Amino acid sequence: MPTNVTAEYLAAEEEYRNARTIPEKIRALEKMYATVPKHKGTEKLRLQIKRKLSELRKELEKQQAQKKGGGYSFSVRKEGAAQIVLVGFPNVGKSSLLTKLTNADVDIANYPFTTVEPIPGMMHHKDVQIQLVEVPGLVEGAALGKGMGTQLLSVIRNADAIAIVVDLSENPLRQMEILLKEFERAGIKVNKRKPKIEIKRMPSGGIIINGQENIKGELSEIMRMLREERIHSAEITVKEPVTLEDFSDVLDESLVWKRAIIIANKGDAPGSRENYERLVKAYGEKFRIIPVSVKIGANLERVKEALYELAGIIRVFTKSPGEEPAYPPIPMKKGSTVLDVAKKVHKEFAKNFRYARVWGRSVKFPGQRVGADHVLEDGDIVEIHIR
Ligand SMILES: Nc1nc2c(ncn2[C@@H]2O[C@H](COP(=O)(O)OP(=O)(O)O)[C@@H](O)[C@H]2O)c(=O)[nH]1
Ligand SMILES: [Mg+2]
Repeated sequence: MPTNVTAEYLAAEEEYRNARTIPEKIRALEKMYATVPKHKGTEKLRLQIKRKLSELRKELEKQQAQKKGGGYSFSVRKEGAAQIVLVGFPNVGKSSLLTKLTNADVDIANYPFTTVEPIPGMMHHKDVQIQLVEVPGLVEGAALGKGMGTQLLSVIRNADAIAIVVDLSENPLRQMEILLKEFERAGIKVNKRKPKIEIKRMPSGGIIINGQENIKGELSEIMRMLREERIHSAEITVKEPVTLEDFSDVLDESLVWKRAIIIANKGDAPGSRENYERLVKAYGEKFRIIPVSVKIGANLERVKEALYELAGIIRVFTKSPGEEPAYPPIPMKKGSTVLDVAKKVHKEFAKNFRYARVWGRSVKFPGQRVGADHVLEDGDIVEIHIR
């Protein structure tokens, strides 16, 4: 144990020793993590705390799944090109927004907890269907099992992206702090990039690490982490400078990385302007923030556009030689290649692929001939040629 820890840390550690339930243990460990001095000498300690937190998170999830009606969960079947969850405190206007943006049939009432389970709706924008899912009643302690918290958070974990809805008639910073804390507790990393470490498990041959010079920390620690995860043979490629903590995060299967925006609602309410400015000051760098008033219908088009961009979808038009592009376009994930499109169109197209001609933003001239690996952009037209 490092000798230079603070009194606060020692108090948190005492709390941890006395904790009985998983939520108590998690709260105490979070305090330990927050109060431990951040320097090289405490790195291993911090890693230990995080690992323990991750274990407890998994245990809690298991416990909750067993408790509630024999593993009852709120999974929402994905439909459309992407699934985005609308998340926020009760009464911030999620249902109102869902009604305005989609075909969903929703209850709206001026008291909290109207909505009790996730409600999906389809948003149509630029020829693409995007599924929006209202996730109700996220409150402080949700990730520790309050309400149906862990089940609701698992809906968020499974979504493609997150739209956080805050109420500008109330303190938005408090809302953000609590929501972000619950995300962190649930292992959801928001607007952070997953460290570029590739781990390819092998049946034998031991541990091979490419790009070792990128690791800032002791190799023995890495080997210990791998042993703990029972990875004995793997080819590991470290593609950018990483810390031991980054490494531990990538190994931690309870973590997910999600992109998020903030929709700041009730822009018509008194005090909303000041609250919006506070929100931008605190979170404007990390999040795209769209102010809106569902009530007076202000900025709804911008919200649609922002949700569309958040979904990370591109539209690809396909065509046959000598014909016009087919309508509607195929929605694809950003970064998709010509081969990905070929697979979507027909198995045979992918199997017998020769080359493609592409018109649009991803090529230098119209009708350019490209290979299977060519990465497409929004609005591109693709003509696939097969053997
Ligand atoms: N002033 C104001 N009230 C709103 C706005 N949007 C929704 N509300 C009201 O806020 C309350 C809660 O809305 P609801 O959509 O049920 O919130 P949810 O609990 O987040 O789903 C209702 O009384 C709505 O009429 C808005 O833009 N401005
Ligand atoms: Mg609602």
